Amino acid sequence: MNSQAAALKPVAAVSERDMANAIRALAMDSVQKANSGHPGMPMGMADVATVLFSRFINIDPSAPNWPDRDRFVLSAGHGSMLQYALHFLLGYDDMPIEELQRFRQLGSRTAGHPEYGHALGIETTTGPLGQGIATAVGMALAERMLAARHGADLVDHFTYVIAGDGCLQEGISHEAIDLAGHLKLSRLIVFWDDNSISIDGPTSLSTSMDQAARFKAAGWHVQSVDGHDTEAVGAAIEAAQQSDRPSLIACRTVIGKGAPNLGGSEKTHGAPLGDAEITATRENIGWDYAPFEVPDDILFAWREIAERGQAARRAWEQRLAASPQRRALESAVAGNLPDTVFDALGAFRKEHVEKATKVATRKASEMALGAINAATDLTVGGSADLTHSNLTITKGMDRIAPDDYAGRYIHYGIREHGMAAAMNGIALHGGFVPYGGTFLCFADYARGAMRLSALMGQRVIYVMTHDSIGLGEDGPTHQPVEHLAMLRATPDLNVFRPADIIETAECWELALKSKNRPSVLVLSRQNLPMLRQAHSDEPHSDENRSSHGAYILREPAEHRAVTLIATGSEVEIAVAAAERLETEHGIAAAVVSMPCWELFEEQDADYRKVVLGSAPRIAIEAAARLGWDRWIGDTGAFVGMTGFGASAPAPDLYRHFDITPEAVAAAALKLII
Ligand SMILES: Cc1ncc(C[n+]2csc(CCOP(=O)(O)OP(=O)(O)O)c2C)c(N)n1
Ligand SMILES: [Mg+2]
Repeated sequence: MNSQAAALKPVAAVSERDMANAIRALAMDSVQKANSGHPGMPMGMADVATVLFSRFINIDPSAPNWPDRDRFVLSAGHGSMLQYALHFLLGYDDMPIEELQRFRQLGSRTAGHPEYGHALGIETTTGPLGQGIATAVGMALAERMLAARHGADLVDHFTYVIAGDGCLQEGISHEAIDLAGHLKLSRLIVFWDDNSISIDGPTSLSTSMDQAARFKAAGWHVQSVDGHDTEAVGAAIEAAQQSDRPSLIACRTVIGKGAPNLGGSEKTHGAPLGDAEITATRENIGWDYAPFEVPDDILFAWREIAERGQAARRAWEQRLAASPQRRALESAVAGNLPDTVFDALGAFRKEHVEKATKVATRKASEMALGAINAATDLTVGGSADLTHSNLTITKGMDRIAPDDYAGRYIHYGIREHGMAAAMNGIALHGGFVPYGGTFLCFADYARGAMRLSALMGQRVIYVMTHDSIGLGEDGPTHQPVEHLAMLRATPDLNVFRPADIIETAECWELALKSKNRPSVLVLSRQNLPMLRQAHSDEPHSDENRSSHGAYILREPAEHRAVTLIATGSEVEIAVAAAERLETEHGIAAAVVSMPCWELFEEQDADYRKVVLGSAPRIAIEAAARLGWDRWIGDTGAFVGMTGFGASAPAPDLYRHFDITPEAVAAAALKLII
């Protein structure tokens, strides 16, 4: 806690109204100083937040990552000043008043929207509306799963969410509340800032939804209260805590509450109130203090909350110390996978190099997962209703079901976006390594949450199968073309497109080891031959060659005349083209397999130079060209897709779109001669 706390003494009884007014004042002053931000929501929800924190929440600012803390998610992330005001008032070390004075400035902890990792106690990044509530579903699920493994004595906390009209209008909220209701995530409590206002004006401009009925239909416990009646809010939280279902508390509020002229208007949503209205608000709410000044007695009342949390944390630590579950829980929360996982993957590679196993990379992934999941129970799998296409379940994985959270396989339903957000929540909560599957094409549907996996640096593993026209008959609606470019354009995301069973196992290893970065495994539906060092005397090596991002799979005996670079299913085509060039035309062609652009970019320049070579280059990928010019340069060529695919058997499609060894060889001849 910051130093001011120790000096504080209670002066007089402080009401929750006073405590809430501190939030209002800090929010309007910070937004005014920044000349940017959203005062309306923090002012409207100040009373609800005060009741939640002063009476219920268990967090300890001096140990912000204590595993059994309650989670607080500000889904309506534009109201970030609510979170920052709370953190200052509670006494987080890294949130002195100066941070509030630097709201929205470069390098401050008080970014425009709450950013995970910028300040202690921010449980997840929010701002894209609806992400918070959907991420919270993953957190609440992880809590139940961890409790099932380690016992209620050690894992017993709530996930509280503040969501606005916007969060509930976004489609992702539908996926999230349906899943939470089905799974009976009783530790999830959502406060809806029911102020009937969004940016354009009254919500009646665009919705007639009966939200209470919607949540009830999804299996939630639903209450409706006056969000400025602190007793009603308190009673509702108590009832919600008792429910065996997730809870919605619809809090009727006035946006910008306290501002005498602008309160209730969309004008308070996203702009400073202005000096005159701020002065009038101070008078109206009886806040007789200078900007950024909070009187000691009110600050003391807030700091007492932190002390309650500290006591709860200490009691938990004592229970942990005495528990036989201690080591298991600590190691799960640390997220360290045992060496046996990687030993198993090493043995797997050796076996399948020797057997030259030819399978689709989605199948190879299933086989690798069999080894991984047998060696650790930290991994929790799932799919958006494509389990037997994505091949994400392995032997002995019990499913997660309502009231039964001991399993490790989640049927996310046909909810790609909800699945991705839930996986973010599971990863952020800690205790598990989530992976989940869908078709690569539906990365579009999951994209909002995938972007946040990357922005937050979470170890979330996306298993995306049916990765090209190679899926065949389902046709262009299901055949990704532009998706690889989109994913590769996303910062801090590793996109793996392995060429065979060996690379698939290597890419799984890299994804599991990548603790601070999400991964996408892009996998084929069609069978692919084992390609690793087929021309070498010593086919197996312990080295994970995919860890370099790209490597020379085939180096000709003579000086290279051309370098063929490919990923995934097209590496086989590149190898066939190289052989054809050599035997039919006497042209020496190297083949580079490039399963992960991002890791290749991280290699030193010398290594990259050796791999890419100085001969003309041809890239082969059954996808859009965008991005490939980086690797092929001005003198190179590209063999791939130039538009959408079509519905037909895969071999016909490869011929139709001219992605064949012949086409590659012809492109090489054109380049060289
Ligand atoms: C996915 C997404 N779309 C649009 C926005 C831009 N936006 C920010 S706040 C907001 C309106 C939110 O309304 P509400 O949740 O009712 O917030 P209130 O005005 O009540 O504070 C919009 C459209 C966003 N942040 N995220
Ligand atoms: Mg609103």
